[in-house]
Amino acid sequence: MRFSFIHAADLHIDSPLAGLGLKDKAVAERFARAGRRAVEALVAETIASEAAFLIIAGDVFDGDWKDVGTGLFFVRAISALHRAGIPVYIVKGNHDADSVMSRDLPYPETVHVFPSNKAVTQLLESQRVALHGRSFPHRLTNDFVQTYPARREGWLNIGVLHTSLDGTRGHEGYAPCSVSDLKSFGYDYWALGHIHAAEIVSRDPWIVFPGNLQGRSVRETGPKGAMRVTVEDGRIVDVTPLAFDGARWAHLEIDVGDIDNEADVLARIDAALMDAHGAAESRPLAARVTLRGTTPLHNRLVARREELRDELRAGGFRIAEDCWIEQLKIRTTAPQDTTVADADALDIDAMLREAAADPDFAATLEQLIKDIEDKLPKDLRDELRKSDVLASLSDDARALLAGART
Ligand SMILES: [Mn+2]
Repeated sequence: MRFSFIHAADLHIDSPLAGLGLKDKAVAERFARAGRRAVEALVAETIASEAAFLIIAGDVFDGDWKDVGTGLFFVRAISALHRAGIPVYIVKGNHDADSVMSRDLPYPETVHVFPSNKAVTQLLESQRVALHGRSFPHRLTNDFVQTYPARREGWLNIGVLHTSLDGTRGHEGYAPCSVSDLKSFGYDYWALGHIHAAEIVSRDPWIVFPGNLQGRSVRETGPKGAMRVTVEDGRIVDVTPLAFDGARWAHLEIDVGDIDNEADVLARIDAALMDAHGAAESRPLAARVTLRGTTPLHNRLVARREELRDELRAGGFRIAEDCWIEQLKIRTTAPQDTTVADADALDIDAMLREAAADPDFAATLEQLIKDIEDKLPKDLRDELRKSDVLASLSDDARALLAGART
């Protein structure tokens, strides 16, 4: 007997795409619909491939619904699976934990949501599959996987679990457990969720993060989707990623170290953007461009960053109407000899040193950075704290001043 099932997680339905900076309403709408289109693509492929069932390993929703339309959209999408006779197995994650959601809507009876008070086993007799799972009662959950049931002999055993695993992937406190904890259960497949980067953690047994369904910022680049798992005679023989995302993010890190004129820089970015757009297979594309390398253009690139970004955005439309530059970062460096000030020029470095030594100036700057920090979501705030903001501000100020004089 041969069949396949689909393993998805982290749908985060109606969570907005962050940091696009889109001014054009029509293009903004195409990006805004990406998350829902990804859910529709997941459902369509589950039906078209005649999958035996669909697993969603947590975080269907990004949090409590802003309006009931979010819930109704999901019920409409999974009801198509009900009509096609395909069961769905869901655990709730930290984002849609019982205590987080103030309301819910009735699902068709072929949609099984695991309870949060204990782990239970759902049996799918026709395929002899035993699915073990438990929903998050609260946002943070410990001592969780230990409550999962023992394997069933003679059945294909699947654990459905929302977890940060051992915490090495940047999250902690969400049903933490180790790979050896999971292996000790003797299940055939662990259908995990929570970590947004897809990863096959182990092949014996299979321990798999499918990643999230739709990248939501430039921190979630590349194809996004779910896993197709193929079973033959009670054994898993193949796990293949499927792309369902409705828009694609890319981060193009481009070395311009060997270039000394701006037109060639633009041409190189254009070529990289063409490649990324091709790889996105006609999806809307949002690309961050980071320029690196040592070039005499450095000061000029820093001084002209915003104009360059706008020119690049204009150029992107030649490729496609939704080929968009999310941000342009100048991370180039100036060659040593151009920073030597001649006698007549302002000594920019001395001025910056003087400003940095002024306690009033330092206090103003600190306050400014703190104000920005307070407005940021937690993960970005941590990132900001890790970076040396003052040093990079002073580098940019130096390049801006020098670039303005050339
Ligand atoms: Mn999560």
